[in-house]
Amino acid sequence: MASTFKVAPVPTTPIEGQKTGTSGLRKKVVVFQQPNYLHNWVQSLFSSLEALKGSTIALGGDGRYWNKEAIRIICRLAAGNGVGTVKIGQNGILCTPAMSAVIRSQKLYGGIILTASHNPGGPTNDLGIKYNVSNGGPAPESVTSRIFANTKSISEYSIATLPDGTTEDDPFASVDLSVKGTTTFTNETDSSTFTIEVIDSADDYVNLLRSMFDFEKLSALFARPGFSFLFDAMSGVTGPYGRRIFIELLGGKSDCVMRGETLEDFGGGHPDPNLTYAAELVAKCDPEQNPNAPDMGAASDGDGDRNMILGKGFFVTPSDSVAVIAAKAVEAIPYFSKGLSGVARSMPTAGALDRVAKGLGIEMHEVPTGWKYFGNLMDAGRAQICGEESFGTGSDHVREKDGIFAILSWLSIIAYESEGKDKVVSIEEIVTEHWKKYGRNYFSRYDYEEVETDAANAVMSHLDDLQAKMNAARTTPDEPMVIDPTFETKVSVADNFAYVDPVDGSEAKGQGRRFVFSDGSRVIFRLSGTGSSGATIRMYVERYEADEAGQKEGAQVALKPFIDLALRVSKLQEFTGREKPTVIT
Ligand code: VG1
Ligand code: CO
Repeated sequence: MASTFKVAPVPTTPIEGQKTGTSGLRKKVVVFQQPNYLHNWVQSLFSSLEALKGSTIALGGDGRYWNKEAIRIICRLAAGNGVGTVKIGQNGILCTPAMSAVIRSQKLYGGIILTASHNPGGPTNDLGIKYNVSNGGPAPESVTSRIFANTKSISEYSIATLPDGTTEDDPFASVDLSVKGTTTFTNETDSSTFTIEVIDSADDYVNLLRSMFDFEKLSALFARPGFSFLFDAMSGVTGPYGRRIFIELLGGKSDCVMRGETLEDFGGGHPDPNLTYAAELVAKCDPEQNPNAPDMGAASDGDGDRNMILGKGFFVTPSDSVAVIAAKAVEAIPYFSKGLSGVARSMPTAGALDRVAKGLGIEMHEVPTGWKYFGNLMDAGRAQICGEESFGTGSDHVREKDGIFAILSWLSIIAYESEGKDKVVSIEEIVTEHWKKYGRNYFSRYDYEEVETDAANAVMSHLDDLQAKMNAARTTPDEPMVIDPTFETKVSVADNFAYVDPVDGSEAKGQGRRFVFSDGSRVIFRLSGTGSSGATIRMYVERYEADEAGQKEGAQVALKPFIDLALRVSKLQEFTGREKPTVIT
């Protein structure tokens, strides 16, 4: 076994379009497979990091197609750039929250995650790469913009080669990624060492979760005859984690994890836990279609950071989910027993959390879309629980959203609410009680996927014009604005959301056109930053209902006047030619 290597510079030229989106660089696998594509981005990343020499980084992904090949290339570039140790999840697997946990618990310099999250996988689908910094969270824009600048000027990359200088061959090919263990190689050029350590994909993460939740109480809930649970891993990375937690540790039945094998193409599906793409789970949880419907259903996405929570025939919107978790956290979840100082949500997320924050008398923050914006607030101790409407929920135990955390939180709430009662309290009861106390925020999101880029841009500039006109018609700064002559409710804010981070003062502009109505309802439009081709328009609609009698509608009915208005004034259908959205949540 060769235990030495050399480092060689390889000339390259910039490749266009390597800008990090909402959460990493996401492209079709065939794009990543182009000569030098991955090499250029990774070299640009390494070149942008100070103190990389001799550092330890983690590496892993969601098990999708081409993960392993990418891992081999990244190892060679890491060695070529003087990284000391790369810790790789066994078989190249690390779900996104586990990556965050590994970086934090082992105090690593950073980590590279290979995932395109909820985007489909396989040879003709997507791959993604994302860098996380030492707090365990996605790199902030200051880092990603440096990486992007480097991709535009790169002229060579440094890669580890065989001792004879052959650049095609992998000097670390002898390392078996399926076997835990440590292998050290020596750089013949300067006698430094490079170590590859294959680590357990779950240990740090599962230990962290065990320290946060009362697993005994949760096991007792699983053992109650009146409670059943079903978890859908959507053939993504969470299958093995789910089996370990829900079956081995909590005593769930052997069939309480569905689609639990991690498949390179996620079985051909969209590993996105929502009502459209997790339709099989939704049907299983519907007592009208399944007499043995479980009391709680849950799903997570390809890389394990998203979640969907279902009761028996009942869907919990992510905006409600984070609000309920925040409202019950201190009593129901040991990790939060010392209290909360603040919570945060992304701008398009419905305002249910705001009402809880107000009730608890704690700080409330509204950040742009993307988990990276929560990092500073968490580091500064100003937010412990955060959420996004896009099925993202998490807390400051890591710096990524965490699907299994959300599920364990809900199990804890059910266990807490059912303590001493002869019947297990249902998820529907918990949520409707919450609405009674705080009011209900009806919410829906319409996604128009793979729209022509020009058409999507035309919608956005049309909205800019509309907002400019509305603002210009004001005679005083607070005068209510008219969005449409036939629509009675007036608008109090029409802008493109801008955010100033209260911790480091960094600014993020142009984060979504929003129309805030005088009754608190909101309509928001933004372009997705996670797609790999064309453009995706997201339209978000929210309305608040304080009155219990008005809280029993379906969201589409309750929001209809605002949805119709939004489609009309945006001319979305006209510009894109799309009669219907691809996905409604
Ligand atoms: C989407 C969601 C956003 C989420 C991001 C990454 O971004 O809207 O809330 O943080 O995906 O989630 P966009 O730009 O497409 O709207 V994941 O599970 O891909 O890491
Ligand atoms: Co994800």
